[in-house]
Amino acid sequence: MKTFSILLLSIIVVIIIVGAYFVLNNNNQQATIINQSTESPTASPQTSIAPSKVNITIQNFAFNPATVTISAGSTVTWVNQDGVPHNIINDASSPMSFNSGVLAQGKGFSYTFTDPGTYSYHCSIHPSMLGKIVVQ
Ligand SMILES: [Cu+2]
Repeated sequence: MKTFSILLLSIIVVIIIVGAYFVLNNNNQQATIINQSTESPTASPQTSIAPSKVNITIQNFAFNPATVTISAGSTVTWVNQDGVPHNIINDASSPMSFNSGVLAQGKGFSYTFTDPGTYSYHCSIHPSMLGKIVVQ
C-alpha cells in the first residue's frame, strides 16, 4: 500500500511537471505570435530615383546648399568659390570617409555616394562650416 502511494504520488508529480511545461510552452508561443502581429509590414514600394550629379558651391564660408538629398550612386561635386582655401571632410558619424584635401579658389572635389545613409561633413579649416548629404 505504501509503495502504491509513492507510485501514485510520482505519477501526479510527473503529470504536474508535464502540464506546467505545456502551459509555459504555450504562453511562449502566444507571446511570439503577438510579437509577429505587432510588427508593421515595412515593405514600402521601392521608389528608385536615378542617380544624379549634384553641385554644391562653397561661398562666403558656407556650403550651398548645406543639405542635399540624393539617390544612391549619385555624385556630388563641391567647388570652392571663396578666395580662401576650404576642405570637405566627413564627420565621425558619417558611414563612409571622404577628404577633399585643401581646395584653393576655383578647385573642386567630387565624391560618389553608393550607400544610403546620412553623411555629415565639415571644413576642418573653418569648423563652423557644416554640411549634410542624405543618400536614399
Ligand atoms: Cu573652410
